[in-house]
Amino acid sequence: MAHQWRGVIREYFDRLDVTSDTPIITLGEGGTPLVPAQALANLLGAEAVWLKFEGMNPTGSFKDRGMTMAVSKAVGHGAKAVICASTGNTSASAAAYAAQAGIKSVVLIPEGKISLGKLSQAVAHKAEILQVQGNFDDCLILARDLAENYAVHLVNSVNPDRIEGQKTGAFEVVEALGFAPDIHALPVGNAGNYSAYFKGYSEDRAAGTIKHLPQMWGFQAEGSAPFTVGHPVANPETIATAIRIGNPASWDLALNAREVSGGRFGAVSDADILWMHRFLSQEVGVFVEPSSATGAAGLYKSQRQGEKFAGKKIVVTVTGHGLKDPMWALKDVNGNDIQPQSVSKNAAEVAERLGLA
Ligand code: AN7
Repeated sequence: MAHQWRGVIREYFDRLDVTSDTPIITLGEGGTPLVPAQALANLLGAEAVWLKFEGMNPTGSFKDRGMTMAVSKAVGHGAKAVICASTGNTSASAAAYAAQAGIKSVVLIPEGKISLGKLSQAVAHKAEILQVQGNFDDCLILARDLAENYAVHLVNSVNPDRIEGQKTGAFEVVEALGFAPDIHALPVGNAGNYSAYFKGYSEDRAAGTIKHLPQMWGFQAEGSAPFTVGHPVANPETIATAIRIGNPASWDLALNAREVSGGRFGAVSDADILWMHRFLSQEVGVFVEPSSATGAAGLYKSQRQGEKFAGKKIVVTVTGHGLKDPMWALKDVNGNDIQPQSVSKNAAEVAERLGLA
């Protein structure tokens, strides 16, 4: 019988902060494809590039790796409700795992600033949803305040269980390749995932499974780039709503990861993000939400600015599925709506229209 992937807690039980008493709340997350991206390797002039396709998780983003841990531990502690602030993906994931656990979920989202796909997931999984008159950073302050003072368990990535679960992304990359890439690039919002991959690679290095750490390259959207400006940003703006975050929760962890790995942070424009979002779907066959293209967009910008990737093996995490926020695919390069042509049922006419005749 074919092996059925059992979710990250069971697959990595010995390498996670769990015991045999921890209830395991899982939707089968992890085990996502590492997709060779020859077109992107050609574009960058790199030896090889792979995309870690995290949109293939149960709720369509990498958040599920951390959420299986956070909700399992919360239930282990007797929690009856979980709470999170979210730009959308965390709330979708928290709501789904809480549903599986049979507990309540409360999600705080920035008013009008999360994609329809993500909102529909939180609604579908019966979360208690509140739109806050503020941005993500305001939502996180509120969530932390409520979790400190009321009987509700915080499942944002300030909860170390989240980072712990998300480090399994790095384990999977190493298992798939048999080595560590030279560079690991990914989008950065709160920098939880950036810090989590670094933790995973560091544990592999300590175990002797890999000889060196990949350089961790994290990219933000220009209007929302606290790591490149060097301090929190009060009014972050970008069309990549998932990473519209001005005050990253994992600031210190991320700075350490950058320093120890010899990595870097950078920022890319919304136009560059949308360009790469289209390139990945059209040239690689991987459909991601705009924010998820930020890592690859950052590498391409670096290349345009003179960076040489010759001989480099690069992994890029693409964090969330394109179906989360499909409206961006339905616009052409000039921002005009794309409408499929209407045709008759006549084969000759259709062939003509397709240029086959
Ligand atoms: C698709 O859901 O912060 O740097 O509240 O949804 O670990 O924050 C989402 C973040 C990248 C950034 N890509 O990850 C939330 C939230 C996607 C995301 C990030 C997010 P972190």
